[in-house]
Amino acid sequence: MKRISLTQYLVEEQRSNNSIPAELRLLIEVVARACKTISHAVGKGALGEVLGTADTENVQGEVQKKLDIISNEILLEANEWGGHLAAMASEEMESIHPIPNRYPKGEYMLLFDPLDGSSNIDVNVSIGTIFSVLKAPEGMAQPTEQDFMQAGTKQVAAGYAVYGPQTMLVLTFGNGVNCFTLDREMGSWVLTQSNMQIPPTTKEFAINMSNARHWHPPVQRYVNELLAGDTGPRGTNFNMRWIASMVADVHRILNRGGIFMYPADLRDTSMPGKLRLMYEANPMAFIVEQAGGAATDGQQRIMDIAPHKLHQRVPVYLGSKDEVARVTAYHQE
Ligand code: P6P
Repeated sequence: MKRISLTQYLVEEQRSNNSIPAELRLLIEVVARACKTISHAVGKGALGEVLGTADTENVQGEVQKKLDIISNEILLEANEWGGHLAAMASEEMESIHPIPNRYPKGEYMLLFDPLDGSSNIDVNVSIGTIFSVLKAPEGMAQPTEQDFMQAGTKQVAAGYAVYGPQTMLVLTFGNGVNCFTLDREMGSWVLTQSNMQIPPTTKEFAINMSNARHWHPPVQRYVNELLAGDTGPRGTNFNMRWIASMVADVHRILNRGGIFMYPADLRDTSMPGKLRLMYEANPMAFIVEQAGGAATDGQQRIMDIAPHKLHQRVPVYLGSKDEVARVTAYHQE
């Protein structure tokens, strides 16, 4: 079967519906190449002296892994000279990263979590890179954090790479979701799944059950009904998966349905959940919606949220749309 490369896909998409201007195509190809480099570093593990912690903390107060920093550097260095970006923002950096004055600036802004799932790095469980693309505001001179404060509906592209048994790249530009597998021998991304669709119903849920005693009542009710299975109001049994790498959990849901939940809980009302809006929830929400799924914070569509801080957190319920609708409805009762 003749498969096409990422480059051919991008060129044909641009030709057919003009949805990928040349600079956006360049941006995606640069990010895809950076993800190949990250995959290579991740794949070396102990042999590459890249495991373990870096003895530093990020803005989230989380101990950084060596690979967190290496992946962040790979994405910064790959993207700063091309002339397609005005600025970048990363989970691993407190403030935004303007393109250095020695390079030309472009009309896009790139946000990313360079390596999500850090707790899994040292134990060889799948991890990933998540990214989101916004347009720089018209006439923006020196970019500020405020320029990034755009709702998820303003994203022009989003994607993730998952470093698992295969290395895969999932992309959306707002007209469907496509998946590319890294051909390691050729070093190229090859289109392997087109127009991915999430089934509206599911028998599988993903949540960290160890937090159950801290959940608000709507989450307690929803999950208890799933656990009651065919003896309870749902009248059927459910299965649970929790990889503790959002990218891996979302990839499973894209392929076979499911609902992923990271609720806010009673432990710290100042911290609405664990996941970050700008470079985790928004890109994943864009991808999931483009695949026929849904993504809310329990009250509203994640992509409608008006951001106010670069690293703000948000509760996340995403995946099969009938289940997301149900758990969201419980929040509104
Ligand atoms: P917990 C990884 O650290 C992450 O940000 C997501 O990728 C993942 O879904 C979640 O946190 C796991 O959180 O509380 O189960 O360790």
